[in-house]
Amino acid sequence: MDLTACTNWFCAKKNEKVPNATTDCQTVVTSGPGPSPGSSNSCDDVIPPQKNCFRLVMLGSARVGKTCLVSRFLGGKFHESYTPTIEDFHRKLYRIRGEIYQLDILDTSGNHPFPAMRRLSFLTGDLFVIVFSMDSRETFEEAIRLREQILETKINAGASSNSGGLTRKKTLPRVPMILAGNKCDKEMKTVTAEEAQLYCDTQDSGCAFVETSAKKNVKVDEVFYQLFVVANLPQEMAPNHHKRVSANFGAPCPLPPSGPSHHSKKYTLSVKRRLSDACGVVTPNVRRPSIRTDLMIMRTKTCSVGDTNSNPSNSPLSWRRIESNCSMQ
Ligand SMILES: Nc1nc2c(ncn2[C@@H]2O[C@H](COP(=O)(O)OP(=O)(O)O)[C@@H](O)[C@H]2O)c(=O)[nH]1
Ligand SMILES: [Mg+2]
Repeated sequence: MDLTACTNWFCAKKNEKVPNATTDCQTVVTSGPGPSPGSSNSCDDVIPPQKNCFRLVMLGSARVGKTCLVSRFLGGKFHESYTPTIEDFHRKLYRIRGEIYQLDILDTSGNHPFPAMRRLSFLTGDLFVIVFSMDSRETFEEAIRLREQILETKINAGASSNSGGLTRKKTLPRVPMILAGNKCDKEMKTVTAEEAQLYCDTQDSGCAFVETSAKKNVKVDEVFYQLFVVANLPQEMAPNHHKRVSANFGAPCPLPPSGPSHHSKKYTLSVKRRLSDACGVVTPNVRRPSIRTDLMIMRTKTCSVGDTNSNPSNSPLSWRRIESNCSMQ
């Protein structure tokens, strides 16, 4: 995976240009709530470099449990009631071994009201969790279709991004992706774990299957742990591998500075957590970057490194096309 073109999504609103990593981010982060500059806990510390910013996209049919899995991941909660998602955006910041990482999560609807938007989510996503329900064969079939569509979209975007007038050869990308068979607590199952596993075994090493229950909190952590493993990201990003820090809007920047910490004895941290001293915080009230920003980011991701002559109009998804596609719905 080419991580050099990764993004600082949270800088995006500021001036609607492809974020130039640190400088733009610094403006936004430091303008937010936080301790005064120069203090040991300054938000200046909390600036993830581009290479450490990732977007995770949650996909799958409606009602399979995408939002519940995200909710478990971010806050350990489960909601019995169903509220249809249009599109939710979350952000988690980590400090791991002295480095800052940013994980953005795009929780999609599953209904695909705007195909162009869905395609954009394929192109801007670095990591994917495709959810299906173990009691619904249709949702499993949809999960497989989604995987194929993601790969196809990424292949085509890579191949058609113009490089000095030459069309690049199509190469199969390795996209970190977990197929999550959710609702394994249900008695009636129409998909077996064996066949879902078999499907993943026939795919590349970036694809893994995990059977979960958001309701009973079965292997939800494993979904994210496996995802970070196949993506070669720090395992401390997974739940239970870092200390959770809570954040309130208006409170000082909650990620503690790197260096020796003073854990209270009441924390029963895993060995890994104690060794790495990793911590993570869910950013409150984060805004989703604009579609325009996503498009620019997508261009950066799909254009080859060093392709200085790339013309935005050659982009597989031009801004105008997105606009017209969306307005046609
Ligand atoms: N039995 C069971 N129900 C679940 C599970 N996960 C989610 N649900 C329920 O399924 C419904 C849809 O969940 P939601 O996360 O909103 O689905 P989404 O549309 O994919 O985001 C809600 O009523 C949840 O309570 C699970 O693991 N087991
Ligand atoms: Mg949802």
